[in-house]
Amino acid sequence: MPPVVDPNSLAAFVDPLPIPRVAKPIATRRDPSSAGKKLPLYRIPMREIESKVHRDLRSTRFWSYGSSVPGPVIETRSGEGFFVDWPNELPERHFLPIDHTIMGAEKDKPTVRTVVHLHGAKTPPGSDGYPEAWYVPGKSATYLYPNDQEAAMLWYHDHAMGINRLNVYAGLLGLCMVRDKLEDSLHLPSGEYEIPLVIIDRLLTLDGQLYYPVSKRPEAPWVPEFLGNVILVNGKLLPYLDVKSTKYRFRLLNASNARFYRLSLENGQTFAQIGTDQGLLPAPVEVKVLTLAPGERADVIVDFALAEPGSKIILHNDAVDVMQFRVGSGTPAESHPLPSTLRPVMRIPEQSAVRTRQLTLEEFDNVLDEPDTHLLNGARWHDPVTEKPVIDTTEIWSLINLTDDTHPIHLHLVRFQILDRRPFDVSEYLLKKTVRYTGPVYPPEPNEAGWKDTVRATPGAVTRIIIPFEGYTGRYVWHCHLLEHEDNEMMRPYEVLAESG
Ligand SMILES: [Cu+2]
Repeated sequence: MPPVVDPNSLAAFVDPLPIPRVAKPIATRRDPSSAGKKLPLYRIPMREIESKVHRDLRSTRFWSYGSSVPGPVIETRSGEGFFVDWPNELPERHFLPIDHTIMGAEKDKPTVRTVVHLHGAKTPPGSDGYPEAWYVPGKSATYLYPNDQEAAMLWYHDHAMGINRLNVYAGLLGLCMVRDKLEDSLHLPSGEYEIPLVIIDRLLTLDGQLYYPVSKRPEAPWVPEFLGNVILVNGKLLPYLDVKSTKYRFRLLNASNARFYRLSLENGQTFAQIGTDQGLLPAPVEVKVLTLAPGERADVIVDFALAEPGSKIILHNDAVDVMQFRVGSGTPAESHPLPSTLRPVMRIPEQSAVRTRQLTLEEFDNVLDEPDTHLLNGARWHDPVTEKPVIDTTEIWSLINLTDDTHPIHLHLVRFQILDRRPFDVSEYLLKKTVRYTGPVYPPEPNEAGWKDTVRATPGAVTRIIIPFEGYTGRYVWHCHLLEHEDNEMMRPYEVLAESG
């Protein structure tokens, strides 16, 4: 590994936190499902850009949507569909180490391939960004997002087969805010008081360029996971944000390849978490340490009226500084009290499930005992599709984690609820293929007890989720959101059928 930037050697909190701009539609297009209705059309090109992540570092090359990392925010309302044209205007050559031994990234494939997935969106299959639906520089795809879903913060990112980890690492990620009437009625902090915080980790060479590590085998450079020492918030290293002495709503996304965060405020204040991946929780949950796996989102309120005026509060990830809030002195701006109830979330009864699937998460090592690949239920990408739920039915998926890692499991198209987690005897399972529980059932944490689209399947436990399959029939995917795992076989197609057959 070349020498990399040590963030401790840089001046902290010298750059203001950038706020990603809001995308503007360029035209309208006929709504295919409603005669005479027109929907906004956005155009968000993928480009190579240069961006300064810190005052004292040279500009970094990124691949971005639009002209920043994260890309522009798509602001939209529930039920109001929209189109996005996603032109690939990237260079012809990739600047990160492609592993041609990985499925889907073979030598006969072009090195620069992209396809966009809107994570958390209920999208028809042709617009969902199927990993094999990639296209090359000079080409584009126009996707329709009917947006028939509740208020939530979604995010768009690359999903190209076999190089997704590299494309997202290069910077291909951005946010989409879905709003709705119920959310409006809560009078949550908005405008300048609502701030997205997109958190990613990277390694930077001393000249400020992205470095992605490689294995010891030059012909197979894939590494089992990526962890960087530099944490960027909205594309800046150790930024600061001037805040007033009032409530703020922060919309957090962990868009890192593999790093989990445990975020806390240095002054001991709690976060009032009001929402998770798929929108508002039933009620605010006080959280001292906020855990976010790759792909997960959190919607939190922080009341700086509770902090000392003039104080500077650092947001920590464990003991590492992430960013700083500078609380202005002076009269606090008026704000609405935080409602004690938010959006009712009806717990889905287990009895409503027509089927339970037992699905293993497994790691396979190579001859050198290094992790080689991870599989979902022992199957590879090209094996026949086995998960075929029927539209408008509910299933329980029991994720049997046989590995030592937590895997954030994400299903496209749907939202789900976490039923529980329960420890079991992994050795016995490996011998006899039977689950023998070794401890009590743990309900989801209070801040996970809403609608989710990404669930932390913890090691040595069976994590059960209950999933109503709604919206569209057709081919989708489910996968681990550790991007190194996803790229190397920890992703499977699934198919929503029109009727059981
Ligand atoms: Cu994984």
